[in-house]
Amino acid sequence: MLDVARIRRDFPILQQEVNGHPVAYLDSGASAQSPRQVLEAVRRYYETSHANVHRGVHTLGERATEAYEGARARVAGFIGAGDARGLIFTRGTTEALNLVAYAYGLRRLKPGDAVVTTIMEHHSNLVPWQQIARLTGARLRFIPLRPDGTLDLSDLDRLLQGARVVTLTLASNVLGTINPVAEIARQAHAQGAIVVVDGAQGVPHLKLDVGEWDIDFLAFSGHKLLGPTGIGALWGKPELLEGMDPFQFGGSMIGRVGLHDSTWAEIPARFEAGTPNIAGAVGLAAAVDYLESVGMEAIRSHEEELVDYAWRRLGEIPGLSLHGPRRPRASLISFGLDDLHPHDVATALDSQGIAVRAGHHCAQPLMEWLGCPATSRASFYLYNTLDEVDRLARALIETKEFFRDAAI
Ligand code: C6P
Repeated sequence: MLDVARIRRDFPILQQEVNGHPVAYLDSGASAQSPRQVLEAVRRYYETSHANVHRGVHTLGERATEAYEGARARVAGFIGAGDARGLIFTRGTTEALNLVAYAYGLRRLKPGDAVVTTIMEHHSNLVPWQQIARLTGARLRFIPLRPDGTLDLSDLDRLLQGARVVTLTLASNVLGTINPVAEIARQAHAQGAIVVVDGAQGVPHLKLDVGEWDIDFLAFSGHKLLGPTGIGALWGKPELLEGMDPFQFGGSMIGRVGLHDSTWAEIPARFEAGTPNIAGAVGLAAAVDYLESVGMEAIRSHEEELVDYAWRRLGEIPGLSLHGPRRPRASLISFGLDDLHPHDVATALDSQGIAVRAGHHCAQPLMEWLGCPATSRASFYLYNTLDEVDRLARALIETKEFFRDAAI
C-alpha cells in the first residue's frame, strides 16, 4: 500500500488550487510532475557541480562528468540493463526513436524488407519509419487490432516473414493496452528481426528488464517518469550500437577528425553529439531513484486500483464510452461523452481544477480506427487518489447536465 498522502507532500505543484479547486492532476500520460527530490537534485547540481562534461580537467568538470555518468548507470539499472554503455541520453522518446530509425533502419533496410508495427503507435513511432520506408524501399506492415483494442497476433508469423524490424509500443497512450512485447520479441527474433520498443507510457509505470525481455532497443522520456523535460534515453544492445554509425555529427562523438574524413568515438559517446543535457540526466536519475525508493510494484498496484475504480465509476455514466481493454491496462483511460467535443469536456473539467488531456494524442491512424477525431483522457500516477477519481466522475456528470441544459 502506498502512503499517497506522504507522497503528495513531495510534489509542491500539487499543493495549489486551480480555478478555485485543489488541483486534480490527471494528465501524467502527457507529462508527470516532479517531486522535490528531483527539483533539488537539479538545483544542487547547478549550485555545486556544473561544468561541461568529458572535457574539463578541472574539478568542476570532473564533478559534472561524474554526475552525468553516474546518472547513466542509475537509469540503465532502472530498466535492468547491466551494461550502461547501451544507454544513450536523448531529448526524449521521439529523438530516441528517430535515432534508431535513421542510424539503424536507414543503413540496414533494403527494398522489399518489412518493418512490422501496429496501428496504435504514437506518431513518433510511425512517421520516422514512414520516412525510412520511403528512403529505402522497405514496406510497413501493421499488426491489426481486435475490437477491444488489444493486438490480434493470430497472423503474426505471416506478418514477420521478411521483417527486419519490429517496432511497437509497450503501452498505448490512447487505449491503455499493454502489449506482450517479450512474446513478440521471441517470435520476431526467431524470424531474424530486431525489436524496438516505445516505452514512453510503459517505463514510468511497469517494472521491466531489457535483458530478460530480450529487447534490442527501448526508447523512453524523462518527463513522463517524474523527471525534467528535454531528457530521455535510448537503450540499445551494445553489440548492435557498436555496429552502427552515428545519428548526429559534431563535438564529443568523434575519434579523430581530419579535413576530409573522421572516425567515431566508442559507444555511448558516438551517439551523443554536442553538449548533452547534463542537469536533465541528473534530474532523471533522481526521478528513477525516487520511483525505486517508493517501489515499482507498489506503484503499479496503486495505479491498478485507481484505473480499475475509474473504469467502474466512468462506466456508470450514461452516454460515456470507454476505449481499450478492461484489464490489464496502463494507468490511463480514454473516453467519449455523448457527442460532446473532448476539448469542451476538458475545458469544463479544468474549470473544476481537474486536468485531463483531449485531442488525437498524436495517434491519428488509431483515431480513425476508433471512428472519432479525438478523445478525452485521464491518466494516473503514484500521487493520484480515489477521491480525485470521484471528483472526475462527478464533474463529468455535471458537464453532461450543463451541456444538456444549454441545448434546451
Ligand atoms: N505522448 C501523450 O500521450 P516525447 O514527446 O518524445 O516525450 O514522447 C513521445 C511519445 C511516444 N510514444 C508514446 C506512446 C507517447 O505517449 C509519447 C508522448 C504524450 O500525451 C504527448 S503526445
